[in-house]
Amino acid sequence: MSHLTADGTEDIARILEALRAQGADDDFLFRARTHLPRLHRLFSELYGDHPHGLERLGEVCSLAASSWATRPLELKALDAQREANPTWFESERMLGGVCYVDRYGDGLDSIRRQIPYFRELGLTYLHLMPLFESPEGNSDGGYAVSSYRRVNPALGSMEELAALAAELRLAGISLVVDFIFNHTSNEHEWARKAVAGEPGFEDFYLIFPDRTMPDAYERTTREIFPDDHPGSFVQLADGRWVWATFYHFQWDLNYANPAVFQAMAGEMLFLANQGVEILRMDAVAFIWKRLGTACESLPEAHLLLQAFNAVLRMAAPSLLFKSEAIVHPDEVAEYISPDECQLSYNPLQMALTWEALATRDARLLQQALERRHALPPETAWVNYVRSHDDIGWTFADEDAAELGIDAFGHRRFLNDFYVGRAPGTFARGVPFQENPKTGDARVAGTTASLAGVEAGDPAGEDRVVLAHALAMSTGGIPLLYLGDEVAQLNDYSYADDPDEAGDSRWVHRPHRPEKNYAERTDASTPAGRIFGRLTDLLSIRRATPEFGGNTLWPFDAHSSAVVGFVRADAAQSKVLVLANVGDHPARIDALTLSGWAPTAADLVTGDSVSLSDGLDLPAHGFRWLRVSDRS
Ligand code: OTU
Repeated sequence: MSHLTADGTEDIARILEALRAQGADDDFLFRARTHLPRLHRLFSELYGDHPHGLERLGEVCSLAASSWATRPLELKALDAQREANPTWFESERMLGGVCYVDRYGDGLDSIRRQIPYFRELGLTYLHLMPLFESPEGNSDGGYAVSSYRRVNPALGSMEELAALAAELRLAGISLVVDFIFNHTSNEHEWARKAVAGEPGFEDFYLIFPDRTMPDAYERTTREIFPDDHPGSFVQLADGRWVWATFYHFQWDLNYANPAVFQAMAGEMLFLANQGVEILRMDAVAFIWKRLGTACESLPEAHLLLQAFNAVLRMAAPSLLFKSEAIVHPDEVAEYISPDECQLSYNPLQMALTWEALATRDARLLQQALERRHALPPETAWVNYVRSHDDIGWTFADEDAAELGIDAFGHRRFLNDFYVGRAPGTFARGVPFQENPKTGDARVAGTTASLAGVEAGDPAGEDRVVLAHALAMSTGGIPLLYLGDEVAQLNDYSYADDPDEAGDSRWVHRPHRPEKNYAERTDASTPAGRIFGRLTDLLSIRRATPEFGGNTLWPFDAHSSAVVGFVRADAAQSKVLVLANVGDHPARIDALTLSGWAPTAADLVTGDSVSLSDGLDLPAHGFRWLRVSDRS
């Protein structure tokens, strides 16, 4: 038994020697030499004091080598292609879609049959919601995983998933699946073995004999799913307590144990070799715990992600991580780097788009674009209008205070507004996880229902289009919740299903809205109008190189209801985006626009526009204008 040393030279030499003896090829050894020093450093920070840290590091590397040895040739070809073009995902042609395999279809085969439609939309990325084996009944929509190597038999098999990944790839679409690595279901074999005290598994989870430690931890942790259980722990049948941040059947893994890292690295490499191109790293903020802290976004959470990243760089270099951190914007940003998660949801832009639509005031959104949008090179936002989860108001209190907004009261207003309690609201949402102790709540609802289409608000459709137009233009990968492009509404029938009734997020996870899809070319229906407008915008975006990448220059339109920014391509061609969240037309005066040459091209209408008399933006309207600097 030897410990990891801060200077890893000898350890690294020994591991490389073992990899050579194992028969690792030159490609692999080259990447191991590049990434092992980083992985060793991360391991010594995470597991320097652990008696088996070094041994585990060696085993993880050996696992990576055997994974590479069996990696299918077409995936190795993809690796080479991505390495030659590391910014491939920043292209203006990128478009994501997300759906449930058993709700958008009835299994993997039905998803395969949708490929022609995905191509018609222009998808280049498809996120299939959790599809692994999970408990019967409530499984948190599959976020309680019982095996990472078996597909839920109701949906298909792992062979079918790999075949689907290959077929999607041929269609130019990257398969994205969740890597739910903070917790497993209580039915996972590791969980059963841990409870039974089987050697090697006792420390896979955080199990305590009595309330002493749970009470101590809960002094500083938040309640995430208070409707399910208070605090962060649940009691086992034998009286012990296990850490369960989310549902009582989702047990948090103990990453302080390097055997857990090793086991999960194995699952990740397995999925990478099935042809998954992007892993959505679920609940990243929660993966490391330390007494006396909130146990969220601790420094070790980043070290763990970086260590997983280093393992992947060796054995499946084209694979990307997408961070799911729905937390304070400072913390969201900390997960994003080429060495950690290359992609991240952009929860701030999502929430502030809705905030702006409710308040008819774009200042918080504009401020966020100004100060919180920039990203390191070779990373990108994933911009979504809504997801399968609730909307949480994760803006920074301090940002709001600068604009004279009291964050607590504002969140309360937004919750009331979006669950239809505020006078004059256009939204039909429902509350999720209201916590009477803290006054916290989040909101569930489909885009169309939240935007006013369900309520029959005359501006509802314009708001749906406006929200998507922002997600398509600020920079990053826009992500469509499939069905929203045909204006699907809330589905309240979840309340009659005992497995779903306790989780209001089901209201916005309807089955594929067949009627809406049938109407999608009929402009006399909301589905037809929204589909027509959104697909037009999508094809314009694809043909607009200025929308690639992430760099954005704020543009002050001198109106509190108008968001303004400029995007540019490599040749410095520029597109000015102006969006009016207000209920009244907004006028941008000539002086404000006088920095641009007097004639601009409207990318949406195809018309040439004169800027010399100022511009009128209709209520809930926006413009994508190709402008040139005044010479
Ligand atoms: C994620 O979300 C998933 O997206 C959810 O669908 C799961 O229920 C959950 O993890 C457990 O696997 O609390 O309300 O960033 O906001 O990780 C959603 C913190 C959630 C959490 C987020 C979590």
